[in-house]
Amino acid sequence: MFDAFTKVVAQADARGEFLNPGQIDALAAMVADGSKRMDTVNRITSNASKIVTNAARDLFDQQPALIAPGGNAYTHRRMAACLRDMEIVLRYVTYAIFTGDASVLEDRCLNGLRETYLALGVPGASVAEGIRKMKDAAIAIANDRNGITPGDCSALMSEVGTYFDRAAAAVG
Ligand code: PEB
Repeated sequence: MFDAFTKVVAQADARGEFLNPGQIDALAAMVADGSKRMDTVNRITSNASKIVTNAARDLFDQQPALIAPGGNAYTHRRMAACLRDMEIVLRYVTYAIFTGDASVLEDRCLNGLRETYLALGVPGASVAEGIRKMKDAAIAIANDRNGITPGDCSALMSEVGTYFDRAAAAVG
């Protein structure tokens, strides 16, 4: 598991080189905007259950076969597993945002997930759609300008989007 700093160090060390000015500038910019990053993690974390349940509700509205008899989220046991899976993905996305690096998400959550879903008969495309719904909700909450001094969060919001995109692409 890397964070944005150790990732750069590992890359430099692999080449036997000092950190270059571009790498230092990029990390300095990340530090300068650190409060935005922490606020983003905090907002998504404190709204996690709302993000998960709303995304799941929308998914089942759009794909009612999932909750009909024979559907993959039919029965409380499978519904619970589905909500849990969405919460797990969202949790790892918050870790990736916090560390500024996708490796924790890739290594501990997404690695092998497609194969797991194939083996279980869980429709990966539907999981990916649920993840995209969580992405939209999480970014709306993280990027809400009400009651704060609005700054430029565009780079951070697109970074947040990439973590959800990776998760959706890993299973969809
Ligand atoms: C991944 N999900 C399920 C299982 C595992 C995961 C390992 C099998 C074991 C179990 O049921 O607990 N676990 C999960 C994960 C990590 C992990 C992400 C990462 C670290 O350790 N069904 C649907 C929807 C979708 C869904 C499309 C969006 O119809 C999910 C939610 N996952 C789903 C369901 C099951 C499951 C298991 C329904 C149960 C499948 C079954 O037992 O038939």
